This record gives sequence, C-alpha cells and structure tokens, in this order.
Amino acid sequence: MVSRGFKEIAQYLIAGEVEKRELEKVTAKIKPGLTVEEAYLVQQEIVNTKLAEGKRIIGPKMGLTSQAKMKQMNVNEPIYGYVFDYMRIENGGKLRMQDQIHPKVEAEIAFVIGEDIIGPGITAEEVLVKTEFVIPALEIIDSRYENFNFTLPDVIADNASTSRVVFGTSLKKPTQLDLDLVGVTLKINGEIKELGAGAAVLGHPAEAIAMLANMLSCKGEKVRKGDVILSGAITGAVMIGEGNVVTGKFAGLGEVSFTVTA
Ligand code: OOG
Ligand code: MG
Repeated sequence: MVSRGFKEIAQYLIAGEVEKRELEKVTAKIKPGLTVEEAYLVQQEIVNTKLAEGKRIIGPKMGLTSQAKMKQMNVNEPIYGYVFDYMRIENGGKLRMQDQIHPKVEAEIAFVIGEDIIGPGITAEEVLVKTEFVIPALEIIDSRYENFNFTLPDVIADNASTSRVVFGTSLKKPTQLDLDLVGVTLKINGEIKELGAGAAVLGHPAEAIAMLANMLSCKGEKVRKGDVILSGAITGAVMIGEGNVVTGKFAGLGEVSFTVTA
C-alpha cells in the first residue's frame, strides 16, 4: 500500500475509465482512510483534468437520492458528480459496449436551470421557480470499481459512476405537472424492468436539486443558469448489454431511448 496524493488517485480512476478496466477500490488499494471531503477533492481533480482536456460540463448531477438506489448500492447518503458533453448520446442513439466496463441504466428527471441557485438554505420551491424546463433522461452509470462494489468515499472519488446520458426532447415547465407524481417505467426490449414515481427521489425531485445547491455552497459553488442536472435515479439501476433497446417512459414528459451495440 503506497500513500498517494489526490491527483494520483484521480489519474488511477481516469485510467480505469479510459482503458475500460475494472479497478480495485481506492479505499482498498490506495487510501483506506479516504474521507468524504477528501473524496470530493479527488473528484475535483478528475473534473479539472477533463476541463484541461477541453471537455465541457453539462451540469452537476445528484446520485443515491432514492431508497431504491441507496439499498441497491448499500450506501446511505446522496452524492453529487459531474456530467460532461462527451458523455451525451442523442435520444434514440447508440451506446457502444466497447466504451463501457459494465454499464447500468437509470431513469431520472433532469432540470434545466434558468437562474443561478445559491445555497445554503435553498428549498425545493425556490428550485422550481428557478427551473426553466424539466426533461426526461436515462443515465448510464459505469462504476470503475469491480462489481460496482464501493464505499461512499470510493463512489464520490469516482465521479459518482457517471458515464453517459441520454436526454429526451420534450421540454416541460416545472409548473405544468406534479413532478412527484410523474410515473416512470424503464423497459429493456419491451419488458418492464423497473417502475416508480418522481416522489421516490427525496419526496420530490426538486428536493435533490435544492440539496445539491446546499452541498455546493459548502465550497463556495452554486447551481448555475444553463446547467442541465440529473436529480438521481427513481428506481434501482438495471444492467444492460449488447442488443438491448432501453426505453424510459415518463408520464407527461415523454420517452427517452437508446440501443446498446457492440
Ligand atoms: C452511483 C451513482 C448513482 C443515481 O442516480 O443514483 C446515481 C452508483 O450507483 O454507482 O447516479
Ligand atoms: Mg444517476
């Protein structure tokens, strides 16, 4: 066991992503005592590296915001990470297995932010006022860790398993529907694998964005006008593989889909 700095841990994780290779957990291989605060510093190094490579942030994202996800991953706190432009797949497009390690899909409601949201003390109501549109989304997560097995600091350091995202094309004002009551089905090859409602995410998906604004405020950051933000999976994530046609259907928000190829 060698003690290494946050930059080196970030490089270790980026190598897993780029080389599509499963890694041993950071807390097992490099730094057993990694704290949550340190893990966010590792994540920041990953973000800085990607920005220096010319990649652009679409928005921060929230994860582990539903009981279904927290139970599935055995981690009991919401986290955030960052989604970049190179991760985006067009609606109806293709996810290539060769770009992934062991991908899973999640159905989420995304928020298109119309005005900066600066914590602390932000409420879901304020988020809804400052949200321009809500859109349906499918997130593809691809933990760099063996068997998607991690602790809270490990998954934070790994940019919250973020890998790809597909946004739907329908834009709804958040006042046009009750986001907590939006029913969602997640189908693979026409078969329902998971289903739920927006309320699974902290009672209301806007709560996740409020929590994000409040978490970001601890380091002097904010939710920004123009950010497109995933509020977290409504149901458990589902393993996907070559040949799968994945469809998320959201009541009042429309459909999102993609196909998995070799
Ligand atoms: C961490 C990412 C969780 C969500 O929506 O809950 C996430 C993981 O489960 O690997 O993106
Ligand atoms: Mg997610």
